[in-house]
Amino acid sequence: MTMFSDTHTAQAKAILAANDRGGYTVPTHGLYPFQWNWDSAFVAMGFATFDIDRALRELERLAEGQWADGMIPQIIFHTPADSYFPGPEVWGTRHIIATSGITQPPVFASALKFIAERADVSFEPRIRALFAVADRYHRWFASARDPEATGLVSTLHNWETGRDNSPEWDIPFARVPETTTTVIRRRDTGHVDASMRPTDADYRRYIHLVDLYRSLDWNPAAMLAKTPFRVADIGTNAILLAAEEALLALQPRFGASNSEADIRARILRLSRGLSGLWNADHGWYLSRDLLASAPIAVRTSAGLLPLLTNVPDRAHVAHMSGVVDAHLDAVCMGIASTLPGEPGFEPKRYWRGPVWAIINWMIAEGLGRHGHPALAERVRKSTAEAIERRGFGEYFDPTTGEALGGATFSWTAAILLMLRDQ
Ligand code: 9WN
Repeated sequence: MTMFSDTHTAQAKAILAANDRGGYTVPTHGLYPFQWNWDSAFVAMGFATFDIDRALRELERLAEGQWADGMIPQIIFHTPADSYFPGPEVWGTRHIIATSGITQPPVFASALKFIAERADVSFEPRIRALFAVADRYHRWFASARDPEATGLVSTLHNWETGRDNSPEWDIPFARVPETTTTVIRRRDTGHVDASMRPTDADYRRYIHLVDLYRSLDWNPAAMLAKTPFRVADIGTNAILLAAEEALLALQPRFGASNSEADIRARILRLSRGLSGLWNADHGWYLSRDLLASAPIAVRTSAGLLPLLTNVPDRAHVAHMSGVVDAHLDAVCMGIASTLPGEPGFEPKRYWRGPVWAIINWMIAEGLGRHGHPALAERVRKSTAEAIERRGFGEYFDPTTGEALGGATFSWTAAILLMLRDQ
């Protein structure tokens, strides 16, 4: 893409414009030709820095994919494209617009709050409608993914975590057979070097799970009962609780009057669950393997996301901020998705080490919220400078700062706009 602009924010806006497919934004041309759930939530926040109408439109187009039971899927296949696998025919879902059959971390309500804080009264009716969408989505998480009210929502596919090949999933994922009834035709390695992507064995397991859930007609109770992969993802649980807190903040102005008590009850339950994911031995919040009833002993950047919520106490925050401080001295761009030295760390392979701008932005928000503004600023500065120097890559090598994966990436552009807007 040729860019005539001389400012980075203008470049970021140009990327969002180029990836716009009519009210929704693809993550990047070619590699990801549809609408992705959490990508669009970040993109909506990026738009909110200069165009509230377009920001709301992004969430409205995402809401078109919401299922009758409240789930907002990982992918909305608005328009056919053959540059991505697995496409709609592999998912075999029944929604009126083709979608995948799983979800992703629910950033939606947090994005709605970000937009609402910048919107004038003329946008109120649209925000009210999106509040109702978010509320139904959160109720789906409670009923479909935590039917026993444990306080932790289950994640049933690596793609639902958004951190597909994180070393956190190595042990639970090894239980998934590599057999598939679908012919696998990977398209991603035609766009990005295979050494930076999940492996072929990973793909066989990803598709094994899709085949299984499709055979269960995407019924949440059957999926929970039959799955060989069930984790309490630290990222999803933290992001969901932060989104519930955002919903509660929006409720007096935009929510139905009877929604408050339910939101408060969900917050209490999720807070209890999330605080149980603190692991004193590792001094970190860890995901949990629910089928083995065991913590997953890998420290990742997602373990810092509880900072987005009220859950961490002062001692935990002090410990985590100390690790972040030392980490920032050791790498040229923080925070690595898997901390260097942890089992499975690979600086260039997707979620096994690379830095992701969206995660950095959330961590900075959390550090600011918990009384560490200077550290938050260091994270923000290293992120913005890396994007401006290295480009709008999908992710970055923490040891060299190199931009990797897909280029002209929407959520990286959105984050730069948010960082430069502060
Ligand atoms: C599967 C779109 C998505 C992100 C995920 C990232 C990657 C997809 C894939 O791309 O996942 O959802 O095919 O690799 O891991 O976080 O939402 O950018």
